[in-house]
Amino acid sequence: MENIYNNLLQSISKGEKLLAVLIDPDKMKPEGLSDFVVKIHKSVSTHIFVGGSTVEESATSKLVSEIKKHTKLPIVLFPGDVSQLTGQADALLFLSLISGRNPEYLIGKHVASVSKLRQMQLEVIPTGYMLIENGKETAVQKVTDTKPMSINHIPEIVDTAKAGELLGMKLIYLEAGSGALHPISSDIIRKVKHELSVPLIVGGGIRTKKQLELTYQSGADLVVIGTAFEEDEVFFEELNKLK
Ligand code: 1GP
Repeated sequence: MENIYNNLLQSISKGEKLLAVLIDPDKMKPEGLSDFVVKIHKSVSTHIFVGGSTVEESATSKLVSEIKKHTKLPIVLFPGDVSQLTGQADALLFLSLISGRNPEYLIGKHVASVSKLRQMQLEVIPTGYMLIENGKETAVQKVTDTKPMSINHIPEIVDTAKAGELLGMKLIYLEAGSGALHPISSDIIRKVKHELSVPLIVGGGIRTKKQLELTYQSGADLVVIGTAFEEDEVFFEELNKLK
């Protein structure tokens, strides 16, 4: 079986920058999927993440098996809930919302997912997930009933990321929230990256090639983009491999 995390470490050690396209099962229409995947293939995208804040039961499993028919790119679950777990995917970001203080999203959902995970051959990647304020309320904030971290308290953001690493989390994910008005700032990315030995994922509100490049330059190892591709598939062309 392929080891998604080790492959990720190898790519990063070679200086490659990784890009995940986030597909929300709630928003992706099955009839548009194959064209969408063709665009992903032409672009520099390296991973497909699947997940959403509010997804109908079994929609994720159906969507992942459909995506698999069209691609060999690694499919990684980025679930908003236990109901989104499916053994069809290659790996799972086992997200603990360490920016918040809601026990359900720190450990509760994880305990509830174990009976399902036992039956799946899913690579589980413990991930410290951190919601950072971006100027508007996001779905993650509403669903998890947690406050995002203030952009004015960067030392607290850095210490939280480091605490996640010290707890054994293999990835840290800085999240501005889907459709965020402001992506995570360079300053925050740079300072968090400086403290970490594990890879850093950054997502939320990235809509242009320039913003993407800045996010990489600031220290992100893997960037996640969802909304910009959903709203304007032409954005894929800007990120074509041949450009
Ligand atoms: C959200 O980080 C992801 O969980 C992606 O955000 O939809 O704004 O690209 P966007």
